[in-house]
Amino acid sequence: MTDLREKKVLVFGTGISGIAAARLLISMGARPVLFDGNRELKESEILEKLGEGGAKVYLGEIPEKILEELSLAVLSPGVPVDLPVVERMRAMGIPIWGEVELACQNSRGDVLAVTGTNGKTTTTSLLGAIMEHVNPSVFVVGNIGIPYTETAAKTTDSSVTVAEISSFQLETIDTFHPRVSAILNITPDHLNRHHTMEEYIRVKERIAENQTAEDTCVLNYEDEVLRRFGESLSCRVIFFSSLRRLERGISLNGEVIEYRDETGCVPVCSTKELKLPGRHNHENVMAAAAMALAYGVAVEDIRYVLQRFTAVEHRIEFVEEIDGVAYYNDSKGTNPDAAIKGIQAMDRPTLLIGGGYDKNSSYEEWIRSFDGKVRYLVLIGQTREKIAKAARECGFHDVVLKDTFEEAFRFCHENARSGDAVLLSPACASWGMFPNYEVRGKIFKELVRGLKNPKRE
Ligand code: UMA
Repeated sequence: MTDLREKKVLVFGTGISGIAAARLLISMGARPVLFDGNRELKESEILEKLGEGGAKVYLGEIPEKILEELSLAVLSPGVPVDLPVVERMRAMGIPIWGEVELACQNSRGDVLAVTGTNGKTTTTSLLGAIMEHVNPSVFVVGNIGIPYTETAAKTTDSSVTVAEISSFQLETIDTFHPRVSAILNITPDHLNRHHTMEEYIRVKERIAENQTAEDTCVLNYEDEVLRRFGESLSCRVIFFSSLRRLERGISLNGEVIEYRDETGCVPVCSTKELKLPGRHNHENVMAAAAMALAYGVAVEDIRYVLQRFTAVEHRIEFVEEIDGVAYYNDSKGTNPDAAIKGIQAMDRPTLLIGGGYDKNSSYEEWIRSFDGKVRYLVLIGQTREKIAKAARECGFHDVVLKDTFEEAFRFCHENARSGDAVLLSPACASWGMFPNYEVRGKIFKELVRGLKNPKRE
């Protein structure tokens, strides 16, 4: 545990991560100062969220005098590490941590951590479910939506924390040391934050930087960058592959997921028994199973959970079939690669809702993956013109631009025919139109359910 008693600590950002960090700091006897760049926020609402203990709140700007008094700064994941004020603090010698570093330095027990561009949430949830099946003290935290700092103080020496860790969160780690880590895949995402693909890869690979020979890192053999990375690691590496049978690692032998190492071959389960559809989900299953095996969980316990686990909310989530039209919520398809998985999972003509916040992505590969399935691409948000242009350049012309989410939904409802699917899989973040992808997905589901129970005018 770090001794921060009576120390002044800046908590940068007052979203769920910042509030949980401030609460943990208060419980440790520190004196947090809350800062948020958004001057439109209300101090009273922030203090209400914070609850007991209270703290000084600064909005818009932070006085230089306060910076001089700080012992530590804790950044929320959404705060870029190269902001001028962060550079200033760094130059002043103030340690810059994030949610993960503050939490791991103040929690007990083991950590199993998952990162990657796509599949993190499903893999983390699945691994969490496996661990909950065998251990009474499990916390599933991180980018999945529960700040790690919220549960840190509840952990014991026998607890297991299963953490979904984003690249934003890895930028500010120092001693974070998972017993088992996984990098599922790395494809372009968040390039506006990390600037280059090289930097994004470097940040993702930091998940294993404190791992030693006793630890394990699970990696995707089919990702060339990760395959090379695995060869450079000093901890134990378990590769997974959904495309070939591996001599060592976890992979598919026909329909059977099997784990092979120097001692022999263990069948884990058949893909036929899984409730999660698609090859990308087989990869998530393999990664979670490999992590659990590396942590010593019996294969029977892993199999028991795998056979029962169903899809995660907002990830190619089937909502309803109404008048022969199947509605799917893939709001978590927040980048082109994730959205490719969304459209690939459809087996009917599809009306696809896309567009949103611009993360500097390119959309051509997504559009090329439509494979004749998309009847209309209905676009909204900041990226709609950019995506429409990319679609034209790829020879896809059934594009409709709408001003609001509701109008896009209405267009799909009015134009869908029995046997079609309506898929929300935007390839973009929700920011700018919604606070997060969860709200976007929930509103989509409300609109779908509203079709069954139309409101009277
Ligand atoms: N803020 C500033 N200055 C900035 C940026 C943000 O003051 O330059 C302030 C905002 O005004 C706002 C607050 O910071 O008041 C928001 O902080 P935040 O963006 O870190 O959001 P939180 O609500 O605290 O949620 C964060 C993660 N958000 C992001 O990474 C953007 C959540 O991941 C995470 O679940 C939560 O902490 C708990 O760990 C969400 C996410 O979108 C799901 N993640 C990205 C993704 O999955 O693609 C990485």
